[in-house]
Amino acid sequence: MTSPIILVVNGPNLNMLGSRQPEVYGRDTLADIETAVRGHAAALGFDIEFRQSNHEGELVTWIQGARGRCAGIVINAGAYTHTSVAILDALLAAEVPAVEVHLSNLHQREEFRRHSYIAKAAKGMICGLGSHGYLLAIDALARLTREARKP
Ligand code: DHK
Repeated sequence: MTSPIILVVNGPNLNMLGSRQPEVYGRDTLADIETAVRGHAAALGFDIEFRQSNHEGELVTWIQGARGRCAGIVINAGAYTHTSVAILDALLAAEVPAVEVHLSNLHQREEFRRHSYIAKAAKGMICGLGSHGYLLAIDALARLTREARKP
């Protein structure tokens, strides 16, 4: 039997993790995060599709593609979090439970980072816990999907 799929979507500049402002985003690379996420998800019985793009439309297309196919979405939309109605609409259209993740604590940063368009479509948001936030998001989706499957 095939395992349910969790789509992990990463937005702009997250390909630079490891070298990008490590005091803000930590020292893990995106490849480190992918490895940790895959291992954690496998232990919980999920397959992972792990994606990153610097292009808004590509993120929208991946989210649309999750509809009817993926059990959950973990999304760190990077700066598009604070600007993108298109990503919000894609998440609403996908009708797949989504958890929003941010490595940094948005509430300790510039005022413009406090508002998230994604939040309206997300079951919850994890921010400020670094790369561990991705694993917590997988835990949350495992629980949410288990609850949804209860008779
Ligand atoms: C990542 C980014 O690239 C920023 O634009 C967001 C988020 C915060 C993060 O903390 O993971 O404002």
